[in-house]
Amino acid sequence: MDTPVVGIIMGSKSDREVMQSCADQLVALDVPYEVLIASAHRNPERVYEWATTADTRGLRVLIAGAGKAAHLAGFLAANTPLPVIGVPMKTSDLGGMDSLLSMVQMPTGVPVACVAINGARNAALLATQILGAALPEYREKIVQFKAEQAALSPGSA
Ligand code: RP5
Repeated sequence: MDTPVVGIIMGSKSDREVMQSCADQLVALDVPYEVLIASAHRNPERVYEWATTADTRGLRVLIAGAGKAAHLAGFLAANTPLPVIGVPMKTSDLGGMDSLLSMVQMPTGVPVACVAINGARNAALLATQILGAALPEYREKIVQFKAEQAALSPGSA
């Protein structure tokens, strides 16, 4: 199996169903990935170890799915030079606005790219686009994806 280039992390098993569409999209694009379930507040040492070794292990983009006071993506961004994409989970109390604002409002100097609430599939596409900026094989996967999407859309001939 190829060395993972995308790392997916989520804060809880309860995030797994939403984040599965991220993994499924990476499979469809032939992007090797790894997955960890660990929380920035329940397992801070494990997340720190994962974040600080991600680059040397060969990962190139990190995707973090988390809900409520969702500091997981920001915690990663503080501890890696790799780009980090946050997926804010929809929540029962505040509908995911809590997760969204926790991720998107990172202070200057520690950016997190944030997709829509439950936007796990877009996180996979954005990660592949980031890889594709330097690697033509991933750029070609996105070109193909866009062509297939256009062919399926109602506006196409
Ligand atoms: C966050 O708290 C997780 O990312 C999850 O979205 C949320 C709730 O976690 P559980 O209480 O369901 O484990 O850490």
